[in-house]
Amino acid sequence: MKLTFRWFGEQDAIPLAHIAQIPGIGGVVTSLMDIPAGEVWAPERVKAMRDAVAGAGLSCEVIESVNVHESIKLGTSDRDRRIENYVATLRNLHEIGVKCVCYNFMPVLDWARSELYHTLPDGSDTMYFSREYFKTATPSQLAERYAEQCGGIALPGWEPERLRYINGTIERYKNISREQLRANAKYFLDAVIPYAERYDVKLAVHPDDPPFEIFGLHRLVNNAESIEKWLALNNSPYNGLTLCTGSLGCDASNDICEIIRHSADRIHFAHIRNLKLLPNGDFFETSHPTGCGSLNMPEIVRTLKESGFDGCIRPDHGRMIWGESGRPGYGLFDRALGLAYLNGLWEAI
Ligand code: DNO
Repeated sequence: MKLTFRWFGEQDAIPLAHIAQIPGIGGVVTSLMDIPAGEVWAPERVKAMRDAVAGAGLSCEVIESVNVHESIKLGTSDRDRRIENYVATLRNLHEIGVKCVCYNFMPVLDWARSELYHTLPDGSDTMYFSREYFKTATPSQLAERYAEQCGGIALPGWEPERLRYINGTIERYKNISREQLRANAKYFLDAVIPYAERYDVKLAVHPDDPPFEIFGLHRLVNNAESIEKWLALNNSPYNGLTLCTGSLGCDASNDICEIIRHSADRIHFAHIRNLKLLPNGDFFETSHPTGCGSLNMPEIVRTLKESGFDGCIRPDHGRMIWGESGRPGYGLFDRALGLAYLNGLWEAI
């Protein structure tokens, strides 16, 4: 097991040198966020990324994310070309020694929250999800809200490229059933997995966040049953899962430890974070320790460890504390505390 930390590349306000000082750090999780989904990550760009990370004495352990182009998810005529590009990117990542790629298959949007900076009683800021807000909000209202709140910081999953087409793309998904979306996922996996095997790059699909429908968009990876179906779409061990406790944990009926036990040999990467679920189904993100949220962190880490998990773990979203500002969920301080906490749990177990 390696403990890792997400770094957003040269545009990240957090320097690699600071990440390298976190006790227990085993490498970074990174990506080239400026390359639009569906384009090839050129060898020079990928090598420059590796060299920057190596310059701080770290390694690129996991790539998060190589995003899947909408034409693949929608199953349109352009998909084969986009799949070829995906394969070329996997090959280039293999060349720099990457062994795991995280991605998701969520239609149009990646994660979503109603508030990016919700102030908690202790004065820290965190992300909040209000069910009520999503009953009436439109995707463009949400995108505008993010743009206002974030002051130009690129959010993963809310890249300007994606936002330009948001309404039109959502419309196109209205004609697609959940089963059709799953069939499109199978087409993608069957095309890409043989190359993932050849290049020894494990694919780890990220669960849908939140794990229930928003804006009427289907979910394919949101509970034990759908995860089992996803893994059965292609039985290669290279078709695996990112266990994200924060995403799966927003649905109180998800038993995360049971999901770990059931899919243990297919979990290639883990995001471990905590959140507070409220009785009305709203939730907000908390610091990592068990007492701060609704998830039983030692049980989750114990189950992972006992199931033989040997991949990378990263702390996930934290709060903004000690006056830090920046990309919501991705400050240095609270995530570094999260990493130290996870390290302690692992050692103790
Ligand atoms: C949010 C992240 C997601 C995640 C993607 C993986 O902060 O957990 O953006 O990186 O869904 O493809």
